[in-house]
Amino acid sequence: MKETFVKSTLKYALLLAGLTSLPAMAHIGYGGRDFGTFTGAPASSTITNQSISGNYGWIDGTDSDWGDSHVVKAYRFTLTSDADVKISFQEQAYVTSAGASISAGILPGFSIYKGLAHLAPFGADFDSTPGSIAIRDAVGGVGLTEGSFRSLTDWSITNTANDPASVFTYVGSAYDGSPVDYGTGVIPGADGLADHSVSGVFHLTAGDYSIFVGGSDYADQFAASHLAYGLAGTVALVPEPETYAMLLAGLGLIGFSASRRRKL
Ligand SMILES: [Ca+2]
Ligand SMILES: [Ca+2]
Repeated sequence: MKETFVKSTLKYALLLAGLTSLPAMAHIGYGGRDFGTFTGAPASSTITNQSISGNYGWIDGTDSDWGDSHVVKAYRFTLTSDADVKISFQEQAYVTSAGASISAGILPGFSIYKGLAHLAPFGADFDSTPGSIAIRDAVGGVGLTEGSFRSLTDWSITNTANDPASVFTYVGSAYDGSPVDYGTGVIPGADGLADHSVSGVFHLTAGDYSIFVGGSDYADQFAASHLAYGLAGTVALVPEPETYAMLLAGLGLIGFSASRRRKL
């Protein structure tokens, strides 16, 4: 509670001080993070060499003051028909082209939503536009949120032009490691094994999807400074259970007719 109060106080001091010079890094974009368009299984797309500041962005969006969308990374993909989709993220250590060392060690968590952020030529969405703040105030209470990002439910955000909001409709989520309870009950979706890797399979209808990924160490948000963490991710279309069932049924029919032929 005390930490939360200190953090809120700091946040508003920084907000007041920085209102006229908000950093562009808070804008939501998919540059280099589009898994592409999938037309059917099997298919797979992997994106490597992304980095995230801090190890807490995803889990911070599970609490009552929501989360800051610039400590999560946005990815996208498109399905042309319904599919079972496996989404995986894992740590990655690498050195950038500028020579900066990006650590392994993230405990990844992600949420998937139907919907996309504003794309060019529209202005990019970010937490501190008047429209985004109005959306939060209408739903979450005036001035009580850290940002627009929400890990476990639908959320909306918009740009400086206040274009009709980008709506992210929650589908599901998963995070690495043991179940986390920072005082408000167990956060659902833990994979039970802290191996710096997490995945989930989701049955999705055709459409455009956004994935938001970040760290799942709730305490890391209170650290004095935040490391950069490397990340790799994969979206793969997997055969649906019905496909396996039809395949097995088909094999069964072949077996049945073969045995009938033998008897005749
Ligand atoms: Ca929060
Ligand atoms: Ca894991």
